[in-house]
Formats: sequence, C-alpha cells, structure tokens
Amino acid sequence: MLVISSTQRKPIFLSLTFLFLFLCLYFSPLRYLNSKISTTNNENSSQGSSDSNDSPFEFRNSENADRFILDLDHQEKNELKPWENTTRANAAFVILTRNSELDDLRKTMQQLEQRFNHKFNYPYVFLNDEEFTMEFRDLTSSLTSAKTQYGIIPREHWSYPDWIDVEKADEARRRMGEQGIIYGDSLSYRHMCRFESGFFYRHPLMEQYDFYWRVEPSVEFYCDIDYDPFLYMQENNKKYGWTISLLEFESTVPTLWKTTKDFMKEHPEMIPENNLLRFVSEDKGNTYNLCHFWSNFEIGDLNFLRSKEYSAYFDYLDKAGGFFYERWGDAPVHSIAVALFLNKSEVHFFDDIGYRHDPFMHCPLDRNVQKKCHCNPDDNFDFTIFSCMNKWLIA
Ligand SMILES: Nc1nc2c(ncn2[C@@H]2O[C@H](COP(=O)(O)OP(=O)(O)O)[C@@H](O)[C@H]2O)c(=O)[nH]1
Ligand SMILES: *[C@@H]1O[C@H](CO)[C@@H](O)[C@H](O)[C@H]1NC(C)=O
Ligand SMILES: *[C@@H]1O[C@H](CO)[C@@H](O)[C@H](O)[C@H]1NC(C)=O
Ligand SMILES: *[C@@H]1O[C@H](CO)[C@@H](O)[C@H](O)[C@H]1NC(C)=O
Ligand SMILES: [Mg+2]
Repeated sequence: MLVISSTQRKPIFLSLTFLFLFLCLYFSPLRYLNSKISTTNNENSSQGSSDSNDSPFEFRNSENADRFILDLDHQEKNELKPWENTTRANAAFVILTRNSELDDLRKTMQQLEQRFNHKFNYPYVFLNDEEFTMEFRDLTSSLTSAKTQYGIIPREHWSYPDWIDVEKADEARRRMGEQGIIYGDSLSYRHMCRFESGFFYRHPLMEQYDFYWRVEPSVEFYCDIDYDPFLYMQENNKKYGWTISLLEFESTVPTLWKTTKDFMKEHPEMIPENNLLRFVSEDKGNTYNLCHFWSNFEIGDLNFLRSKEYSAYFDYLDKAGGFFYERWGDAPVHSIAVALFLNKSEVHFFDDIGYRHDPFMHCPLDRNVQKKCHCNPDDNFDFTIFSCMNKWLIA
C-alpha cells in the first residue's frame, strides 16, 4: 500500500484543493453559457430542462457554440474604441527645441504619451538649429513606441535673408531690449518666430505629412484624449485648431497690421468673403485688436500653410522685415492668416484638451470632461481679461 508521510500530506491536500477550486472557476462560466445557449436555441424542445446531455465539459451543440462566439466578436466590434480602429491621419507632432531643454521636454512627452499617444502612436519630428545629441535622441525616443525623427534646420531657414539691413536689425534689438520688451534683445528668438511662421512645414522631415500638432518643452496636457484630433480635423474639414487665445504685446508688432492691409490691397482675390477678420479686427479691418491663437499649441493642416495664399502672405511679411526690425511672433502671423483666408467653420477650438504653457492654462469646465483631467477649472484662462475667448464666441 502507498504510504504518504505526514509532511507530504499537506502539499497534496493543498494541491487538490486548488485543483478543485480551479475546476469550479474554470468551468462554471462554460456551464452558464452552455445552459444559456440551450435555452435560447432549444426553447421548445423537451430536452431543454433535461440534464441528460448537460455536461459541463463540452458544448451540447458545437454549432451553437460557434454562433455564440461569433456574436461575442460582433459585440466587441460595435464597441471598438477610437484607437482600436487602425485608421490614422497622415500626421505628426512637430517639436522645435534645443538640446538644453531635454528634461522639460521629457516631462511634456510623458504626459502627452500617457494622455493620448500611447493609444494612437503618432510619430514625432524634432527640429533644431543645431545637431541633436545622442543623449537627446536616446532619452526622447525611449519615452514612446512611436517613430521619432530628428532634423536639423537648413541655414537659410534660420538666418538673415539678404534684403535685411543687419545694422538696422541690431539697433532695433538694442532699443527693444532697453524698453524691457520680452525677448526684445534676442536674435535667436526672432529666427525662431520666422522659422515657425514660414519654414517648419517645408522641412524635409515634414514634407510627407498632411497634419501637425505643435508641442513645446514644459507644456502640460491635463486630460485624457480618447479620440483622434487629427482625424477629427480631417473628417470635419478643419484647417486650424487651437486651445488658448490671447492679446499680443503691441510693442512687438507695431507695423504688422499696416503690412497686412497693404497685402490685402494687393491681393483682394485671395481674401474670401465670409472670413474670420472680425476675430482680429473690430472696425472692419482698420485696426488690429491684438487677438491671436497661442501657437505653442496648434493642430493644423500643413497644406493650408503650404497654400498659395499663405505662402504669398508669409513672403510679403518676410520682405517687409518685421521679423527682425520689430519682433513679429509666429502666433499673430498664423492667426491673422487664419482670419484672412479661412472661415469660422474651418477653425476648431479644442475645448476638451486641457493644456498649460506658462503662465496660462486652458482647463475644460464641463464636469464630464473634468472626470478625465487633473487641472483646476478655477485656473481656466478663457474668461480672464487677457483672453480673446469673448471675441471668438461672437466672431
Ligand atoms: N533649436 C532651437 N529652438 C528654439 C530656440 N529658441 C526657441 N526655441 C524653441 O521654440 C519654441 C518657443 O520658444 P520659447 O522659448 O518656449 O518661447 P515662448 O514660448 O514664446 O516663451 C520652443 O519649443 C523652444 O524650444 C533656439 O534658439 N533653438
Ligand atoms: C415555441 O413555442 C411557442 C408557444 O408554444 C411558440 O409561439 C414559438 O414560436 C415556439 N418557438 C420555436 C422556436 O419553435
Ligand atoms: C475606422 O475609422 C475610419 C475613419 O474614421 C472609418 O471610415 C471606418 O469605418 C472605421 N472602421 C471601423 C471598423 O469602425
Ligand atoms: C467655409 O469654407 C469651406 C471651404 O472653402 C466651405 O466648404 C464651407 O461651406 C464654408 N463655410 C461657411 C460657413 O462659409
Ligand atoms: Mg514656450
């Protein structure tokens, strides 16, 4: 006879108990499914209530089982989450940045991935006026499973064009620096604004894409984005999307509006009738009200920026020299172009994207949206005095 010592008994007993529990758990749902199938499909059969065939270890009728599994598949299809649909827009994030901003950028990417992109996997294009370091490449590509590309900006996109009077530009920076205008004395900031106004969408790494989402180091994303904003833009004929609008410092754009009016006079055929000029001018185009969309966040159609109209406008501004003799920002330039060439239905306010670029945040006020956010709606910028939300709402 088999002798089981007392030290062996305990593990054997435990194993049997687990096996028993496992069998119960494993087969009870099958038993439930089985009986459900038999009741729905053998409704009127006398066997319906009989136990004779009701083995928990096999489906009574494998045809029924197949049908049930197909039904389950179908149910799951109906509940497809937006990111489970593999259709994507031809789009990328575009991040102009310096090697020195790596740590601020990693914080931003972590949030962007967690809130949106780990589900959608859109590629990143990083651009720099200098070569990106290996450290930068390693520590950004490791934050995402999406494709990452690193580009250097061609010299002619980040330097004085030949018609600029360099001494006049130097003098303007000195003067604006003395006046305490923000970035007033910075040349690199001016190259940055000119690049973002007229060149990023022409960079070889961007050429293959149709939509872009601009991101900067240090910005924050506060809410889950459970749908694809790029596809939203594409499917709703949107050309430009924004989340914060505000007033520009007048001292940075003293002649931008006059230059814009000259452009409009030269190209009336480019300005459609029902455009958005009333967002940037409250006296039928006579003066600029300084409103603009904050361009550190943008989701936009690259083909709008590449259009004949936008190109003509940028070239006109560039020739006038205000990127260097003043300090024209890419935000008012993009925004005025949007107002000139697009109508309101082609521009989208992303109210559901909680976002911060110091010192302002857009925090969704809707309680249902709030459930997936981590910002305080009391800090929302939209209805404060520097915001242009009031102008947008009536535009
Ligand atoms: N490569 C590079 N990026 C720059 C330079 N200056 C600004 N940027 C980037 O341009 C964007 C705007 O610059 P930022 O300093 O944030 O300006 P602000 O948002 O207007 O205060 C950010 O993504 C910066 O990383 C520069 O000289 N070189
Ligand atoms: C089951 O019986 C009921 C009433 O006797 C009848 O109305 C129904 O059509 C029958 N269902 C099937 C599947 O035969
Ligand atoms: C996936 O999304 C595309 C674009 O929105 C849509 O046309 C298509 O029907 C969707 N497919 C499924 C299976 O839902
Ligand atoms: C806006 O412009 C688009 C494209 O040009 C056009 O299809 C649409 O009808 C316009 N909408 C309004 C409200 O004018
Ligand atoms: Mg910034």
